[in-house]
Amino acid sequence: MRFACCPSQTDPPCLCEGREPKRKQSVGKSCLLLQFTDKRFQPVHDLTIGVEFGARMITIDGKQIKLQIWDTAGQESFRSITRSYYRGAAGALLVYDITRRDTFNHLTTWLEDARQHSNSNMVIMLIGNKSDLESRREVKKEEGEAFAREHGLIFMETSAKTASNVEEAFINTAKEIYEKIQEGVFDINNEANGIKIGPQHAATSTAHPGNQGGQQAGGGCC
Ligand SMILES: Nc1nc2c(ncn2[C@@H]2O[C@H](COP(=O)(O)OP(=O)(O)O)[C@@H](O)[C@H]2O)c(=O)[nH]1
Ligand SMILES: [Mg+2]
Repeated sequence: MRFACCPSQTDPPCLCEGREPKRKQSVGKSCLLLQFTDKRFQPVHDLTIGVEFGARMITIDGKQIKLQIWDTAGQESFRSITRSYYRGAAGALLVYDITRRDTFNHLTTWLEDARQHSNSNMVIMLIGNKSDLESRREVKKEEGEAFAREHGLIFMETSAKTASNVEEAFINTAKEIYEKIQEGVFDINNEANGIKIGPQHAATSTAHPGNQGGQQAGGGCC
């Protein structure tokens, strides 16, 4: 299964105090990915240039599933690159920072962009990140829940720092995709949907042509 981690920020690197190029704090996409793939928090990351990549195996319903995750850059100048990754993704994590209302205010733009440039079945999870910074919270949890309800998204608050809900965010998104596969919503023969059935599974499906979708995903790489 392929995921895209999309930002909810449009901050260009800004020149502060005249000299040092400094960027405004980002929402934590790269930290979330590192916490999920490596189970660690690295406070200082280089600015993501274009798109970076991470992968991890998970088990759903007794089936081994490989998640491939594309970590996209938030800067406007990279937006055309970001867009090209939506199309091949089965799921997307749309991330804002609960301590910065501006990142919440940009959600609609990013959501429109993601929907417009992805396949219509893409599962989108809304993430309010940095939940450990309760004292600096600018966006209430109820606001995130309401936005998600209004737009048909799944929602969670996470902390890439403490690892709170990070596993759940990625795995619940994968489960939702898996359920859609089982319901026959995704065309699993079209890799452009971000799903690829592994060889072991493909062999099983030949032996049991009556099986549908995700039931055949065992042992394979999605
Ligand atoms: N307190 C806290 N800081 C975080 C969290 N996630 C990321 N950060 C910090 O936010 C900044 C931006 O993180 P980064 O992952 O590079 O953001 P990206 O630009 O969205 O990929 C870094 O200074 C991180 O240390 C979090 O859950 N809690
Ligand atoms: Mg980044």
